[in-house]
Amino acid sequence: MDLNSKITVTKPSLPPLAEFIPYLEDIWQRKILTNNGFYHQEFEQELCKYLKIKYVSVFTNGTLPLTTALQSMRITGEVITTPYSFPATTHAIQWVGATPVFVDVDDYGNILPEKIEEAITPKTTAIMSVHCYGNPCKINEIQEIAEKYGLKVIYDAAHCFGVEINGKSILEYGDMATLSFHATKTFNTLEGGALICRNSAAKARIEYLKNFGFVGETKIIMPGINGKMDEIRAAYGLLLLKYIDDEIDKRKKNAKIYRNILGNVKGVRFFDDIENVRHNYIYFPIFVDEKEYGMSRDALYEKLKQNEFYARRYFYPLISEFLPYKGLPSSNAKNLQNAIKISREVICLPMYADLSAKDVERICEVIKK
Ligand code: T4K
Repeated sequence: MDLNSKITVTKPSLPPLAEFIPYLEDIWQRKILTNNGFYHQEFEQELCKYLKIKYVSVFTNGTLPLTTALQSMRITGEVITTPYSFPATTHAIQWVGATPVFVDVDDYGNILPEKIEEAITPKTTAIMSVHCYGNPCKINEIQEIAEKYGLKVIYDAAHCFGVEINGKSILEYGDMATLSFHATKTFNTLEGGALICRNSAAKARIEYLKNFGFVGETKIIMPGINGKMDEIRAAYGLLLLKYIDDEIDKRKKNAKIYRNILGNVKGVRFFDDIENVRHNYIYFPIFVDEKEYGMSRDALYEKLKQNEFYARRYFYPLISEFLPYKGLPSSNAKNLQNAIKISREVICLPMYADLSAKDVERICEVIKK
């Protein structure tokens, strides 16, 4: 069976090919392929409108905005972060030469503010938190701690395209926030990402940094990197923006079916929508309580596979359990009890716009049996 006909954890939605051709023809005419071209600028402007944000800088993936955010604020020393995420979150901290300090998470998989406070030392400079699965962190508590101790806050909002709290973009919280437009996200540019900041000075600094640190032709202000998004992907993103609301609606319908059916299954927990939050339904994680459900998470994961449903265990193992981080004092299991628990319970079920209601029901049947 080829991957395309398989029911996998996610599948990207692409814009209609015929609608994309005129964009390509235009790029072929212009011959500006990258370096802040026409589509790059248009895409940033349209993103600001759709996402209700003021300053955005698009990147070639969702990992470089994380390192660039840290680099642009000259973060050093220790950065308090979550072990319950994709490794990119922690790798970014290591890449700027800072030390990640892991703290435990709540049942949403989001960092616990009280644990942040306990982990602060004289070397702490920042908090790198993740709005896991697009569910908002405790932003007010985190902000209070940051202000009390003079720390920067960076939100890895890779999962948060279009997520809002009380009509305000979740990306507007913290000193900076990042997005991923990877193929597996609710909104994609094949690979891609963005860094959201708060003022024009920060935006200018980010633009320098993502272009090797260049200011003009002959001056470099900081060690930069090449993080620029090319014109083809910017044009693709611009076009796909027209379809994002439809994408989110379709995912929401599937989430409703999952919730209706799985609500009656003992030992299976999932998230409901949070009041006042606009969700994007990027993932549909369930948490399996082995004792109550009568089967382990891994056994259910395998059973789904046998039925040709290819779910994923995001996020297992914890980042703190991977080789580069195992030896850190903060990776000690006794600090990370809830993170360990949920990483042993989680399965992200298939979730994407083209997943049919029938398929969602068939997946639920396997789980119910
Ligand atoms: N921060 C957080 C919190 C993140 O979750 C991520 C990435 C990042 C930062 C970094 O952002 P990027 O630098 O990636 O933009 C995937 C993604 O590669 C990664 O973007 C994502 N998080 C992570 C949670 O998942 P894999 O290795 O599990 O994906 P893969 O290739 O196994 O794909 C999963 C399924 O999706 C496949 O079975 C089939 C389907 N698929 C995948 C691709 C790539 C498609 O249908 N089409 C495709 O093109 O990491």
